Amino acid sequence: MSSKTLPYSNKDIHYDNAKFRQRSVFKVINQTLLTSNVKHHCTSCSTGKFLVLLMIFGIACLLLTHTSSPGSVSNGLVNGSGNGTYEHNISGGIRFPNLFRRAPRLPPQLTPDQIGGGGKLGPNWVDRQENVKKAFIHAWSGYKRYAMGFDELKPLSKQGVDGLGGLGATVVDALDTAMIMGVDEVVSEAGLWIEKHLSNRISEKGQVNLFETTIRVLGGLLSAYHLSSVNQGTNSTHTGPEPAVYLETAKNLADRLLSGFTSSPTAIPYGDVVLRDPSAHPAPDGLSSTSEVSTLQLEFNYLSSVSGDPKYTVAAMKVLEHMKTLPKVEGLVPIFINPNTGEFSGENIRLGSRGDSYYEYLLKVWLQKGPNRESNLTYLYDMYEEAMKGVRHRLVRKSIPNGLVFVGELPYGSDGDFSPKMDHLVCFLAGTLALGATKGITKEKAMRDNLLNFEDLENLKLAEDLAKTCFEMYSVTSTGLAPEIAYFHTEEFSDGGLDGGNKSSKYLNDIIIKRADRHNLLRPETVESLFVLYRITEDPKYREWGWQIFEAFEKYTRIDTGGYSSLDDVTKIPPHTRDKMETFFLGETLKYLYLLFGDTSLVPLDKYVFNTEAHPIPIEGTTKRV
Ligand code: DMJ
Repeated sequence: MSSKTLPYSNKDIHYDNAKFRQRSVFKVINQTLLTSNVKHHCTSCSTGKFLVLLMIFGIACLLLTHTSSPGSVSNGLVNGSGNGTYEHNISGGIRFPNLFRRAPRLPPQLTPDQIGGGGKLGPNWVDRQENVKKAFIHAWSGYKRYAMGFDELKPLSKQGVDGLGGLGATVVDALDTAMIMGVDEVVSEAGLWIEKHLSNRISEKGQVNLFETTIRVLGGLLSAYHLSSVNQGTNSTHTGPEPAVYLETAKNLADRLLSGFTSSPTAIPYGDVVLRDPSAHPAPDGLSSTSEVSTLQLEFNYLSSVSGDPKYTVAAMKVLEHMKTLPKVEGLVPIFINPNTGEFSGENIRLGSRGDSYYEYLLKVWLQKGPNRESNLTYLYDMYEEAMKGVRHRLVRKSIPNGLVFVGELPYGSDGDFSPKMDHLVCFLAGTLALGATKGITKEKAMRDNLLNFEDLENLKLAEDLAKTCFEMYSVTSTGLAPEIAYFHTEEFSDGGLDGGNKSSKYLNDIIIKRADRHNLLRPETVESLFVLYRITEDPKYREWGWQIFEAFEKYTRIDTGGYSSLDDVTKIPPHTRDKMETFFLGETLKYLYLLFGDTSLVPLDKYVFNTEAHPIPIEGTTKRV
């Protein structure tokens, strides 16, 4: 990536604390004279004039001896020194204004991680992180007691259900979360179940969805393989089976999933695979979701890299190479694709269901290849960048009356009407945009090294605005939990629907919730983005927002006998529960919350990309190869 010159001026660098910017020295002198007692009592007498002149002389001397100070806050931001420079001002820079004026109120001189240390000044993030671990153990214990080996737990009816083909999806989805949290007992229980049962299941089971099985099961196995091999990025001691068990199981699974690619006459795979045959066929309507066929590559690439067999990456990358050639609307694509023709189907464009992770993987597959990536992959980043420009141009609007930034839809294509509908799923985009802007390093470092170009800064701004909107989708409801879908009030759209029910929310009139969309499935996208944004901006507000969301999950979705449950209606208290704990609650939601509250060196974003199910995969050339 070439680093381009920063086109923004200092004032364009968005920080909430504008009031802390340093004032000009001459303004300070002026204000000092105008506001000091000298003015009130002495300016009309000659002694007074003499004193004023003396003071100006004194100040000029002070200035001459301090002009080399580097310490302006705005300079600090451009140089990337941010808080450090600001601390310098407080402790040892230009001090004279303090002789005359009360110092401006300043935030505590602590880094976000120090604030998290549990001192008097901030919440105890270590304790909060521990609470997330306890929640994970509670979720697992319900699953283990009532549903071990099933795909999912029904926590109210206290039984298991196979909604994902019967590969014990919760076991595999939860395993690397347990490794990262250091819950060794779960690592061991899940690992031993996989060793004993999963290969047989893979050989015997029938139809599975290629995408869901890849992101949850294959992705989970590959992360477990990596994390248990390097014992890096985890708090876990080595428990469970040898890493090779995970790799062999992953190969067995992927070999069968490959029939999704080989059965199709085009580069676009069929969506349904029958594992035991193995064979594959298109979904009943003949179409595949765009996101589903383009969200397989991180997993298949990594498997080729660790197995030494290129067949996985070759098949998966053909999809993206083919998609590069298809017509788009400013980089935006319809949500269906026909595997028999290889063409997009229909005109519906959205970043919610069926569209979302197409955009996520354009960026992440490019990132996965690491700093030494071959230039023939640049097309992925180009497609990503064009699409994000398209999002900003075509899909971003503000709500009324309070201006929440949201990403809507074009259900009838580029010439049709805009719909102010946003799935909760779209909230992944805030994290992806931030990751794409800095490529995983902190904003401070990226600024210091002059790595952010105009597009990056625009994307970062949109990321922060969108994360706020996603957080407000939680805060606006009576339960503090987001609905599955929200509509936004605009000049053109004020359609009937419910408000969220939290009468103290400023955004009650901005966000409209339709009756059919009031449920919450314990989804991760908002906390995922809060985690990425916290890592990149280091702004502690993202942790606070995450904590509020976690508390709401605890209050309304925790089932005493074990597990957590989806809800039917987030606008009512008490909310009716749905009797289902999705695998991604353990695989993603709790993992991202744990990482959000923890040490920033755990699974660093410049060394790992998370697959769309939150399974970390190492970036090539940055971690020890296994
Ligand atoms: C997960 O399976 C993945 O995050 C996917 O990309 C979208 N849907 C769910 C979580 O909401």
